[in-house]
Amino acid sequence: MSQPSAPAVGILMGSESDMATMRRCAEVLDAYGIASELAVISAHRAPDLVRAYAMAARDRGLRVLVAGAGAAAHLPGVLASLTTLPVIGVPLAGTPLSGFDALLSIVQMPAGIPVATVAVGEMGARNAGHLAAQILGLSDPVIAAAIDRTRAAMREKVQLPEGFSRVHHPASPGG
Ligand code: AIR
Repeated sequence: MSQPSAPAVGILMGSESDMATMRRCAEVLDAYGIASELAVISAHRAPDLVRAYAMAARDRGLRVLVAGAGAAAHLPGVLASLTTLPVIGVPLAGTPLSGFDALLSIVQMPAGIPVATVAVGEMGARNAGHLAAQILGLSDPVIAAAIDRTRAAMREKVQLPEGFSRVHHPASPGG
């Protein structure tokens, strides 16, 4: 039996309540054949665990970290301060401010410690998976080819109306 491959992407989140959204990131990575691991490690409730995870990440073989958090969402920024692996931040929306709080907390990093911030909620979680794959694809032609196939499949679903080439486009209004 072949060994399962070691995770290349760590998907972290601030609470178990974030899991349903952040799983969408893991699903995208699975579809590219990229191994990932999911863990709940709150920057506020367990900062010691966040530190330990970030400091060990590179030696454990992780290449990219994805961190989702809601409210005062410090997890992506704290991780980014503790590792030079690329960190992708996902603002999550389960608060009275609908994720605007998390978006500003994650996106407004001071110069020198970047977090690549994606959209709020599930759309962002999925894009974090695509972006992590693109980062890994820089040095892995198998992943790069899988991304090309995924893009081609997306394009297939976009249809121009039948007879599009016969549609008249006036050069100027009234022309
Ligand atoms: N959170 C947890 N620790 C620090 C932060 N920012 C976030 C979680 C979750 C929100 O607080 O990421 O989105 C609410 O968490 P809970 O556990 O109360 O459901």
